[in-house]
Amino acid sequence: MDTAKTYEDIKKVLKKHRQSHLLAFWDQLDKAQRRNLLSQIHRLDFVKIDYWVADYVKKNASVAISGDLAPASFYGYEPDDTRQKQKYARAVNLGKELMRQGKVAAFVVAGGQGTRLGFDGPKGDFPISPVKNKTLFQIFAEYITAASQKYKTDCPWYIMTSPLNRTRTEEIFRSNDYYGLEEKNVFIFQQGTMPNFSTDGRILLADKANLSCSPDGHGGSLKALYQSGAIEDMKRRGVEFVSYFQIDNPLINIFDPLFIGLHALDKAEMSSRAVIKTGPFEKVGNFCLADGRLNIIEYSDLPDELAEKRNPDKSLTFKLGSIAIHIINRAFVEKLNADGFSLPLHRALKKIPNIDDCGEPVGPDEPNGVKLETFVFDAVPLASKSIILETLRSEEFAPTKNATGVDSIESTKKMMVDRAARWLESAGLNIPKKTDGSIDCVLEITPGFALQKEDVKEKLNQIPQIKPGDKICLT
Ligand code: UD2
Repeated sequence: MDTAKTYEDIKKVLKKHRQSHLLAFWDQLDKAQRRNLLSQIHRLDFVKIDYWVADYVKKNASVAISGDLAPASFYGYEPDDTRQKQKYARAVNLGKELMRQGKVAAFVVAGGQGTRLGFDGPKGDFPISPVKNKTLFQIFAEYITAASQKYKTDCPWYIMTSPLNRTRTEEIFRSNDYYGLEEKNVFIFQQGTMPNFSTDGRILLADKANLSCSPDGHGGSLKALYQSGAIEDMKRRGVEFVSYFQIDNPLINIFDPLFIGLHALDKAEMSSRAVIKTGPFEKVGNFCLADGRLNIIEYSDLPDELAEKRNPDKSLTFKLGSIAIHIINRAFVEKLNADGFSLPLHRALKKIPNIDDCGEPVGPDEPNGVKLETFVFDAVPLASKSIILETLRSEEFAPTKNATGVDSIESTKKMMVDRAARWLESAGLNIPKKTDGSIDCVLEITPGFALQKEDVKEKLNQIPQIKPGDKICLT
């Protein structure tokens, strides 16, 4: 790069777009820092940035909801009638067949850190299992190993990281020998970033030589899958369906034949799992039809009167919550990228460390800047067809968001024990209970022992008698 020439060109561009402050400390930088800063600025698309500043930084266009909203229709956890029962049975067979053919891959978005859990590292490295303290990464890896054995195939696992945790995530996988998976079947890649802004639209500097940037949200996965070569890798392997999930839910049933099969039978491009919400304001997305098209509207963007709207039988009108589990067609991701798609931006006012005009660090106590990100579920309305399948919260949704309270480490561990107990009871075993009905032992079922409730029956001879106070892990 001819630094001097590039510097002059970039200076002009910055002036035109009112971002000249990015070069304010140029004279204090060494050669390498100058080159690096120029290349960071060079990668920015200033036409888009002007538009983001006007619509999303200085105001908040992202919450505008257009048209009338209606509740979406969905497949229930249990089929509605005999005809649907037959369809579910066909779907399960098809889902299993697609698994055997190696057409389904696992994909976790893991760009986030464990900060809210008080944990300094990739959230996937957080120990969560109730008896053996296995990490989220290990639980998912064991699930994928068990599914690969069950369907006699190699299920590949794609893991999206961010600049915050890519290196550490790669180290964790290496030092744990990929948790028994083959290295060639684990594809770790990094999502993109977006510049951070002051509320008046200036791009923030992290220090004199670097822009302040943040991961571009899980919506960035649809571009990152493509740009990282993950989609190409899937094509080479014959993968057609991507099972998308979040890093914080150890109850996820990554390869559910019913969900995969219904999605494929209905020729959908991107589908979702749902739970019935615990209340109007549960922190999950809402499935809504907007002008006849399926949308997922984040809880914070749904007007209160709609969140609280009720049917004549008092049930919530918008009762279906999105738990961030999707099947996405590989071909859909290819099509979006070939069409140069973009997802709507969402604005978050945050405390963003940066430097001021004198180059002094600003470690704000109050929110001082804007982060922009995209959400993967905003791709749902772009799909030609999309289905929703209900699941039971107790079977498949234990989001580990907080250190204590709702959606916490404690509630997740309890849900893992409760599910294990239910699976064992359904196979006819006695589980010790306290007088208040709560479970009086700590249980863990590893994916190698059972991927689903039905698998337990085949392992009855391996289960010891469970006594009050026992701590038992079935592997
Ligand atoms: C998300 C959903 C919410 C509900 C809930 C279920 C959004 C906006 N909301 O809530 O509707 O489904 O999950 O648990 O998603 N991530 C990245 N890169 C990023 C940002 C996030 O990989 O730039 C990953 C992150 O590691 C995690 C997932 O995306 O696996 C969701 O992030 P979160 O836990 O912050 O989502 P939350 O609580 O806003």
